[in-house]
Amino acid sequence: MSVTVVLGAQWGDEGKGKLVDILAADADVCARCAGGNNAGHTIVVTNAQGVKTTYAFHLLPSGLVNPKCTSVIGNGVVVHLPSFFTELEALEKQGLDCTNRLFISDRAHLVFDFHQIVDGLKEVELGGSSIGTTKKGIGPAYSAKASRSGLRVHHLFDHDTFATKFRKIVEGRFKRYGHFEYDTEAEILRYKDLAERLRPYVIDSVMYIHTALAQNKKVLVEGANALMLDIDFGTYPFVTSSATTIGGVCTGLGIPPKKIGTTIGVVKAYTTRVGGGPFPTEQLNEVGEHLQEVGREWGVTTGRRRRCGWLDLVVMKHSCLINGYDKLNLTKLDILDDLAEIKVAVNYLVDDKELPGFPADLGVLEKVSVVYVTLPGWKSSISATTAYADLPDNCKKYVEFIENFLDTPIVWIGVGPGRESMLVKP
Ligand code: 2SA
Ligand code: GDP
Ligand code: MG
Repeated sequence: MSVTVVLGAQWGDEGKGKLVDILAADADVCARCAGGNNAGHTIVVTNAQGVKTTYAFHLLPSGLVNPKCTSVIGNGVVVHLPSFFTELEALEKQGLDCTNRLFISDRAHLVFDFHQIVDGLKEVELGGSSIGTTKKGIGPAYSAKASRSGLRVHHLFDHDTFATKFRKIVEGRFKRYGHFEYDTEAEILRYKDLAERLRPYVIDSVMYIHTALAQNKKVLVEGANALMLDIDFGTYPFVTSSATTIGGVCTGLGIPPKKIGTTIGVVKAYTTRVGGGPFPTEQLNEVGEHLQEVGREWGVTTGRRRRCGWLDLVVMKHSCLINGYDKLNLTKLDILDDLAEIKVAVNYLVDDKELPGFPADLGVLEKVSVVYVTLPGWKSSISATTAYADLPDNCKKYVEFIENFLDTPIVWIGVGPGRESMLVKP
C-alpha cells in the first residue's frame, strides 16, 4: 500500500524531519496532517561539495528538500498565512525551488495574529499552571474550529463574507479578553492581498491525494508534534490541540485507514519535552544537563531549552498501542556515547502496584515511582559508524533491549544529525 506515515512517539523533537527527508527520496507526495507552525523539524544536508545546509521547517512539509517530491498541507493543519510565506521565502533563499510543488488544502483552518495574542493571554491567565505553548495561536485556532466559528482557506476567496465573519470573531475575542491592541480593518485588508498570493497554492487536497493514490503514487505523511502531546492520549491538558496520532492522519488528510501501509514511530534514545507538564523520567541533575548540552536540546521554533531525561518505555508502550508502529527509528543514539550507565524506565508503580497502562489522571502520574533498568554504556563515539554490525556491543544491547521490550523492529538508527548518519538495522 502506498501511504507511509512517520509519527513522533514521545513528546516531540525525536528527529521526524530527518527521517521524512530520507524517505522523501522515494515518495511522490509528502503531506502534513496536523499542527501548525508550532512544529520545528530540522534537516541537515551535506552536498557533493561538502557544504552543509540546515533547513528548519515549521509549517511546510519536510519533503520539500527533495526536488521530486510534491508537498501538501492537509485539512487538519492550522495555517498562519504570514508565516507560510515567510517560511517559503526563507527556504527559497536557501535554494529550494518550491514552484508548482507546494499545495494547501482549501479546508485548512486559518490562524490569525489575534489567535496568537489570545494564546499569550490564555497562558498569562493560567499563571503557574500555564501549558508552555509556543504562542503560535494553535490552541485558539483549533478551539475556533471545534466551536464552528473558524475561518478556512476557502473563506479567503469570498472577501465580503470573510470580512464580516472576521469582524464578528475579533469582537468576540475583545469581549472575552478585553480590548487588546489589534487593527481589525488593516488585518482584513492584509488578508485580501494574502488571499491573492495564496490562490495558486490552494487545492482540494482530498481529491489531490486520492488521485495520486489511484495512480499508484507514494504518499508520505509527516506527523507533527507527537503522541504524548496528542489532545486525547497525551498528558492532558499539557498537550497541543490537535490529533497527533494515527487517527489524525485519517482525519487530517481524508485518507481511510486501509490505505495506510506502514506506520513508523520516531523515538529518541532518551526523552525530551518542551513546555510544562509531567515528565516522570526527567533528570534535573547533571545527567539531564549532559543530555541537553550534548544533544543540543533547544526548541527549533521558540529557542526554548528542552527538558531532558531517560528513555521511558512505559510511554513508548502507550505510544505503540495507540499508533501501532510497524517499525521504529531510534534517533540520537550518539548522544549517549559518553555515559557509563544508561537507565531505561520499564514500569510505573503506585503504592507498590504496577499500573495497567499510562494514567489519564495527572494526579496519579505525580505519585508514580519509576522502575528503571540500568544498562552499561559503550563509552566511545558511534557517530562515524556506517553499519549496525560495527556498533559497540553494549550499544547493540541497548538497541535490542528496546526492540525486545516493545516487540517492534527498530529499522533505522540515528547516529548524527546529517542525512548520512542513519544506520539501517538488518
Ligand atoms: P502549542 O503551541 O499550543 O502547540 O503548545 C502546546 C504544547 O505542545 C508543545 N509543543 C512542542 N513540543 C516540542 N516541540 C515542538 N516544536 C518546536 C520544536 C518547539 C519549540 O521543534 O522545537 O521550538 O519550542 C512543539 N510544539 C508544541 C508545547 O511545548 C506545549 O507543551
Ligand atoms: P522533529 O521535530 O522530530 O523533526 O525534531 P527536531 O528537528 O525538532 O529536533 C531533532 C534535532 O536532533 C535536530 O536538531 C536534528 O538535526 C537532530 N538530530 C536528528 N537525528 C539525530 C541523530 O541521530 N543524532 C544527532 N546527534 N542529532 C540528530
Ligand atoms: Mg521539533
